[in-house]
Amino acid sequence: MLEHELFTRVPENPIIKPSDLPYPCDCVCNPAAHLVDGEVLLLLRVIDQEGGSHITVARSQSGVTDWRIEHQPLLAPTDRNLPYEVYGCEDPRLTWLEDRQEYVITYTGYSPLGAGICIATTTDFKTAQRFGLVIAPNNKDAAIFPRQIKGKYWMLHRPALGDMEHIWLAESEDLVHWGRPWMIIEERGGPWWDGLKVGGGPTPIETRDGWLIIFHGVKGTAHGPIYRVGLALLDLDDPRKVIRRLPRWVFGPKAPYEATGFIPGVVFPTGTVMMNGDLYLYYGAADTRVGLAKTKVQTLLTALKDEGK
Ligand code: BMA
Repeated sequence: MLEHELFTRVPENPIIKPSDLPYPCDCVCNPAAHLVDGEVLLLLRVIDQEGGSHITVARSQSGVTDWRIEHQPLLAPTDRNLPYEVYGCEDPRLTWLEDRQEYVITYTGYSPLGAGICIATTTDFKTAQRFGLVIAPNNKDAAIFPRQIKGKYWMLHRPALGDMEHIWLAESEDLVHWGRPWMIIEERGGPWWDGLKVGGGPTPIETRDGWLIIFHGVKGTAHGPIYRVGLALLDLDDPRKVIRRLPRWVFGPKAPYEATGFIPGVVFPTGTVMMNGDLYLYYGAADTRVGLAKTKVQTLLTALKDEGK
């Protein structure tokens, strides 16, 4: 008998909720994650009481409790010279690039012109250097691979072409100019759990077997969309080659804090860290709070090997 969910929620869930912020907000969700100076650092997407989003830093020794949340955002749509972010900075992903000795933040810049992909870099999480919009709307869910492959940086991204929303790759030499798009994970249509759309999740994880991709898939229902988590594996030397994709989902909205909220029925995976041999997956729950679920990388790789296509 197969265990359907491959992740275990921590009993402390939701680990961060709007009332934990040191200032008023409506929602806190979809965090990027990284180990920084021996602690878990999250970049939280915070939705303010006007409706716009910004990105705020949170830190915790355990990665579960005692979050220290900054009083000022790291990235916010305050600067009027940033026309592509006037509605907000959303859904960050975070990658450390050893060759550049800096963290790269990909996030969605949202404006009257649509949602596009923005990049910023930081070393201290106190200030960030914005590169601005690097891929035009409509495109979101960008995450940069943690090292160069074939002498290039690689990024997952998710253009919205009419009602086609597949996961693509792009390559770059300088993190600014991105090209050579290549589709890797398509929305499957039909009744499937990932039929309506798919989008990249956390930064790809390098494993012996390949790049482990944790992504979200969406099924449309009469009651609205259901956002769940899926898995794929890409070739280490050529991420354009999809080695395996799991036909089924592995984590979905079930707990009350995932089933009710701003957008009910959403788990939206955006950050992972390795802690004590476990893979910690940070996710947005109902677009309202932050959840944490744990697994082993080997559990995910075994599922891909046994059931992947
Ligand atoms: C996506 C993004 C996310 C959000 C998700 C579920 O399209 O807008 O920010 O968490 O939908 O509502």
